[in-house]
Amino acid sequence: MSIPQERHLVTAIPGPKSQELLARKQAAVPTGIGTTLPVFVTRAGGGVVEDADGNRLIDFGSGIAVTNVGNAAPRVVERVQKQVAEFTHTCFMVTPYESYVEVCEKLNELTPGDHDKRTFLVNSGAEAVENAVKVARHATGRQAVVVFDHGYHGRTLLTMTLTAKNMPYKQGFGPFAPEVYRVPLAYAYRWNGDNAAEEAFAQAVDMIEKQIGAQNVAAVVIEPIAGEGGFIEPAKGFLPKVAEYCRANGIVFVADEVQTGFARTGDLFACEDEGVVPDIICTAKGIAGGLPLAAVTGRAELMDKVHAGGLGGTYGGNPLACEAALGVLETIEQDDLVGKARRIGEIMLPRLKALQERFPVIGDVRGRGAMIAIELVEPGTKNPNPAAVAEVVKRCHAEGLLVLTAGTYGNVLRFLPPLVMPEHLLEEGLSILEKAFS
Ligand code: PLZ
Repeated sequence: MSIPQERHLVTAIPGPKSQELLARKQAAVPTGIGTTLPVFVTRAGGGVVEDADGNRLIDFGSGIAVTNVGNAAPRVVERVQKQVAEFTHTCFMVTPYESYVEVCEKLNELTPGDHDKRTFLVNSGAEAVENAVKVARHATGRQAVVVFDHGYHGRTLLTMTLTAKNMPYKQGFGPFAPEVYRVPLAYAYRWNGDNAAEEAFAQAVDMIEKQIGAQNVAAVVIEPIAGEGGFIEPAKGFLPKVAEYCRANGIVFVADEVQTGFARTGDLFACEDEGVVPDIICTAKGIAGGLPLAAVTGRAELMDKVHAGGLGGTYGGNPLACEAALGVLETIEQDDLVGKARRIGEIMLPRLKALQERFPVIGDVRGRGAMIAIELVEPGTKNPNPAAVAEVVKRCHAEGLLVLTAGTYGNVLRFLPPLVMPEHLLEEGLSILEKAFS
């Protein structure tokens, strides 16, 4: 690894060069584009991000669950460098190339279920989810789409509509797309009742049957762990029940694995944890190490219903992104990143649970593999405490630990280290976090 795997602070965070660049950003880029931590990056790799002032920060964010294999991962770099010198674009719909087909073959093989599958490639997570809905509507001849409380699916008109949270994603951007219905999610920590899985499922079914009519539902779209919503793992049993209900009612079960995919949760895909087999699975983020790529993988008989030319896009499955994806898949397999994600969880969860014992502001510790979060509350209650999150984040950033927030109530700290994070940096990051709480 060319970039030293150590935290190294030489200025305050952000340093003078980053501040200068931030001023330029503010003059050139609209305020709508936010910044979590205004250090301007010059290099990154392994578990470290280096900024324009020469600071090296520990990365607990992976660019929002994208660089699972690490930044500039060697197999990705090698393949992309070779490809960029050969050809950069033809448009797969005009004159195809092998790497696109190879990525699709791999996803057909690796995603849950051994049924006959088809995959096509697009540019972003939102685009993948939109296309899953297009396929489901076309294949079923139905229109309604059912989504869940705390769900996040993107920023386009349809996916923003599918997203639950108003601020900042929807405020002022209406009117929204029609035929989208939202039902409860089995959020165990906040569920008012003893059996979140059964009760939330019963409420969801009741809404579907009374308000929409199951026969009108094209697709149910769900994240197997709600990401932006606060790393909410639905109570065990909920996902299999929803999938089973869909099967029984001819509804296409769409798993949005954009954030949970590619070894992040300690399985290649989060649906595997409870043996759930989606009809369509949407992937993006971790698929290509940061090159823009996303995929829709589904049952052959659904996917092949769409007429020739009904799906596509200029850049979908760009050759550089496809080579990157092949490098990512090789890395996951050859370096056992599924095992590494599990190991990260085994290190993080006990230390965070010990921290919870000491600090009652930590209401819940949860997650799987390298997708871990803590939810902060006012001590002795479950009232969300976003102010405490802001304070902890500020201290972590000042100490050179890059952490992200999440949650419908803005009161969740989420941890998404690259799966190649060296253990000494993982431990050091946790120590910084502990100090921030102290
Ligand atoms: N589905 C489950 O997590 C993207 C959003 C960042 P795109 N999450 C990060 C932000 O604030 O814009 C995401 C996701 C899930 C879909 C998406 C959308 O993926 O690649 O950002 O379009």
